[in-house]
Amino acid sequence: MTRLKIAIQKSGRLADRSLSLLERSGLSFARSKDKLFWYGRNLPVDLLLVRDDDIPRLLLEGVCQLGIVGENVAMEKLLESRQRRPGAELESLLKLEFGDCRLMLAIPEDQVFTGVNMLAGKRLATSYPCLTRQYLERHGVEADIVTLNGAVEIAPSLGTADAIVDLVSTGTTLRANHLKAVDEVLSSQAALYRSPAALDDEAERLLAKLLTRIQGVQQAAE
Ligand code: PRT
Ligand code: ZN
Repeated sequence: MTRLKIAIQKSGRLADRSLSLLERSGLSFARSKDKLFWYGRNLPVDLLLVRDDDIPRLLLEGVCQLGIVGENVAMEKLLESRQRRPGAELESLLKLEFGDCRLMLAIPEDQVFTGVNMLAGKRLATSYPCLTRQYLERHGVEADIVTLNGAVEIAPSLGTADAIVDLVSTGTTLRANHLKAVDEVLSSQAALYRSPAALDDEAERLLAKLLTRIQGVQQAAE
């Protein structure tokens, strides 16, 4: 019997909204608090609870057929995987209207932003090296990218970077670190993605049914 697997974030900013969207779409799961795998009880659709960073790879490798993740993470991991497998694709089925944020270029608040080319030859700290590189290339600017997995916003005051590219929602974190956002690299929200792996007819029908239900829940919420 065909089953689909959906990957969602286990805990974090997207976890609750992702699960509640699926439950409101009529899915129910045999929950187990510390297990990564929740078995679908009323439909042959199971959940995999993982770190958000792992979701794009699970989709690209066909381990899961569907996944809910921020567009920022999906785009970054897709660009990264294209370095090994050119042509890799992830299909975005639906934007989910939560998890909104913007990936922004930020510089020390006492500096004047004169354009992206002021970054030429400078050092940029970010957790999104591929999106940052693409952004710099789009502007024809060459700069050093320093990849940090956390505490990106303190890099300028430590002297390890001249500017950063980081996620911003309220802007509080930037202000607390005497930085200001000056240009948008990517505007992001959570989205439902599907794996590029081919499905049989039964799985396609199940996926279509699920998508219709999710869209129904979204429209009802508008
Ligand atoms: O453990 P796991 O790897 O699964 O989680 P995580 O810690 O990597 O991610 P998590 O839960 O923090 O975020 C998941 C997703 O939420 C992100 O990939 C974004 O798509 C989305 N999102 C929305 C945000 C924010 N808003 C956000 N503000 N992700 C992170 N932030 C951080 C930002 O990095 C910065 O440190 O919040 C700080 C800025 O917030 P403000 O309000 O001060 O501007
Ligand atoms: Zn993460």
